[in-house]
Amino acid sequence: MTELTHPLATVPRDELVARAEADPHRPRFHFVSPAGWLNDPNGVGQWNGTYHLFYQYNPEGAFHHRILWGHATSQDLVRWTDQPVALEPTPGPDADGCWSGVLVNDRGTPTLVYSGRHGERELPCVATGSPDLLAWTKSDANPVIPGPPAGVEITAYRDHCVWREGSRWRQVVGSGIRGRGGTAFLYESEDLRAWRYVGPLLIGDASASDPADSSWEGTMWECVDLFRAGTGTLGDGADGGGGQSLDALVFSAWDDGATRHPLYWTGRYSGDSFTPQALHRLDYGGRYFYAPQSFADDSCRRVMFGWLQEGRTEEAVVASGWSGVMSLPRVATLNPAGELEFAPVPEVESLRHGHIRLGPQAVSGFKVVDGVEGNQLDLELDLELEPGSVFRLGVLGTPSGTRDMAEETVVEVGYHVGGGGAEGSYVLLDRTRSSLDTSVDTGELAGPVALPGGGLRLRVIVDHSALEVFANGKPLTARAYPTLGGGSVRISAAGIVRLRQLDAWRMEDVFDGPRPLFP
Ligand code: DQQ
Repeated sequence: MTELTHPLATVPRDELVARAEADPHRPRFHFVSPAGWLNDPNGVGQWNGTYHLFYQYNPEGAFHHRILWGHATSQDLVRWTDQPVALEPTPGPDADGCWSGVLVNDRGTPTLVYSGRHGERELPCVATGSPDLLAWTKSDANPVIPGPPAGVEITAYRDHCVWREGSRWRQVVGSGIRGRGGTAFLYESEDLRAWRYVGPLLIGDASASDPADSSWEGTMWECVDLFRAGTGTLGDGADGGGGQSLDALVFSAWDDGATRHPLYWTGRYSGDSFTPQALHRLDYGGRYFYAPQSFADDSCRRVMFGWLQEGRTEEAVVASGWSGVMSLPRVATLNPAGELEFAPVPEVESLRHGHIRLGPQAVSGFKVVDGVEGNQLDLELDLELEPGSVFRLGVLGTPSGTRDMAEETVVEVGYHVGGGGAEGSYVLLDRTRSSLDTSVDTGELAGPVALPGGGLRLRVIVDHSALEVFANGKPLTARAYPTLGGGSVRISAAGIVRLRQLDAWRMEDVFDGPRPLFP
């Protein structure tokens, strides 16, 4: 029987919205749920020009339980209108939750393919939508796949990527084979209801690296997302050998309940398999950009959303009345080295106001960036670093602006030539002084960044506790929870760093005020 009151449902439902709205850590220009819990982006897409964002939602409180599909629409990917809940559990295969899935266009009929949860099991389900995508009817054929492939001992089985290829549908379901590694099982169908199992698209190797590594593949792949990166379309038979038409297989590495980090294979999808070329980290923030899902919009951009998990204790999260942030939508492109690069969609710039410009100038010592202060900022920097130098940008700093400010979150970029691994150039987020609250996560996050000729384009987006950093297109997403209302910004350097230009803007809110839990 479905449990209606969860032990963590300690905040009365009619207080959740007020609590969430009163929280200084709540972002104001990222999408968040009205209150309660939000996790993965689902069914992201554009339909008759309108953007749709569905998401894993628990309006009962800020904890993961009996998940529904929340829904919001937008004309510009930035300002969102809440829509009625799209899916909620009903007796049957999704009685305990409507877990992650996708939106496809079935000859004009909007159709969701998602994981229905019943007990401890998730199985593929389908629902069709009204022409405006606001009312959804579950298929009588659910679950449309009765179980994982027979004869394979799996670690878990859920989440979908579905695409049209010629006259048939294909989908991959995320999974893992016990003792081996994560996988994506490939299926095909004529009608989205009857599916034939083809085989594993690719099987990972959980023993290929140490489980502590930031690129460990995990024992199960959640939220698999397969797409053509670069020119052409998936399955068109184009040669994936060059840098022009690689395919990307994105997944979130999971292990026995632990959500680890998003990774992607580049390689070539052809026939019934994916031939991998290289494994990459998708976002250096690890679990702070989890379960990403992408789509090609009407202008053929590959637009991706991810879930920013919380870095506070469960107790603090539940008491705050809300949990989880959707990333700003980011465009993925393939660089000449055959790796994905990301940038927030340009539509985000429509929220900017109060422009301040600085530079050109040399950076030395500590300099507070006058006139740039606040918790809703978009910062763009164009820098040149000499070999051996380090540049630092502090945000969310204690407003006093003194050198020993008690709280500050620091984005650091170091330029080292000739080295690889730990000696190479890097971007790092130093959160050791980000909060006086000792219960929040202040761990270091970092990854390699190419700095050709010492050139660095740095974009840093601050929205209260949500931070999105892009260093020459490499993303690092994270959370920080300053207690002193921090909003000052300062730059510093060790070695020779030239600031060609710094542009800073304050960012507008995207919601007018409190929103109903059930729109
Ligand atoms: N979250 C969903 C699952 C998915 C996981 C459940 C990833 O479908 O595997 O809310 O965060």
